[in-house]
Amino acid sequence: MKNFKNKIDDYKKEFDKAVLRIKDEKSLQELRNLFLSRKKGRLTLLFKDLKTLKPEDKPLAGQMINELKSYVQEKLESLKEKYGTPEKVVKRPELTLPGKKKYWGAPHPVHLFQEEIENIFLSLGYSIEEGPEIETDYYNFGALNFPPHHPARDDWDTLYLSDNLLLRTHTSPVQIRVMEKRKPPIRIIIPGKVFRRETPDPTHLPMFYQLEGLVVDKGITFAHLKGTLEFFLKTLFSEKIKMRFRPAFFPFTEPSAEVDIECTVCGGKDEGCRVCGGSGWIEILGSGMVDPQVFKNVNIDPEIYTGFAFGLGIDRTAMFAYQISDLRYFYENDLRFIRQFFLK
Ligand code: 2NL
Repeated sequence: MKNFKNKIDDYKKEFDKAVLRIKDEKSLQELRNLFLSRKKGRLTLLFKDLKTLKPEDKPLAGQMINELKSYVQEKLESLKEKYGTPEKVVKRPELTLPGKKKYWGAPHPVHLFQEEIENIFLSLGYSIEEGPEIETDYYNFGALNFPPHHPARDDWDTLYLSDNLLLRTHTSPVQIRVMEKRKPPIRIIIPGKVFRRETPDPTHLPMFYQLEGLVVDKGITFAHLKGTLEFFLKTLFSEKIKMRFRPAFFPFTEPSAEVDIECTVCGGKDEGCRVCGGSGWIEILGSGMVDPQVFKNVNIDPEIYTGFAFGLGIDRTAMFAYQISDLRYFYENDLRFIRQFFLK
């Protein structure tokens, strides 16, 4: 047993000396083989010697060999970081892992709703027009027959950029621009952003989306207007929807009418209905026959041509269609809200 302990001590000293001579990967590997080689390494031989000892000496001797083994292994392992080549890490794909979900965006609900409206009018032969969001006073008001002191020209509604320039308050200036350039027949819709000086609340925002339509031809009557808007609303909402035309006033149409649909939420039965306020009706459209003065402003002869026009708020109407209680949800860009409308 004493011999055995000496042998282990000698090996440890030998090992410590050899460690000092290591200078590269090769000498490190040689020392590793000398001590840890499975067949003839020093430690393997020591374990073999163990069998020759007396049974009562074996536990202590075994412990000493194991201590030496750990010592050698730890030392060689730490030297490997310095001299050894890094082990190659073989990366194999883990095929049973669930795939990484790609994060898709989604079309905005107001845009989806705009496309629904557009498709109805495209099916009737209308084309889609666009125009500038910054307008002159003339295109936004003057050409549309606004009297000089009409309240809609008031600072409260309009965001002016200068005396003459403003953010359009409706998309009608685009219709003026089209009529200036093109001879009837005209059948167009104009979707787009419009701006008003408003404090945000559940039903108002300083920016919203409007869609206006214009038809100009020989022999266009109020019956065409009525039939078109009836077809439009029944296609958009439902064949069964009830609607009503109410007299109204706009500077650019005469006669004018506002169009309501029956409240989709309470059907007119709930006095405290949040959507219709208990009246049972929701105002959806403004409309009318184009005022002859507007035609004169764009050099279209009102003795030959007549036409109708209409306008609606896209986001406001989407609120009713999707039963959303606050316009501002549309513009908070919360994907949890937006993704609900795009389930494809
Ligand atoms: C609304 C609905 C409306 C028009 C827009 C229009 C355009 C031209 C000539 C005549 Cl160029 N009319 N557009 C007509 C009626 C209603 O908008 O509620 N506006 C305040």
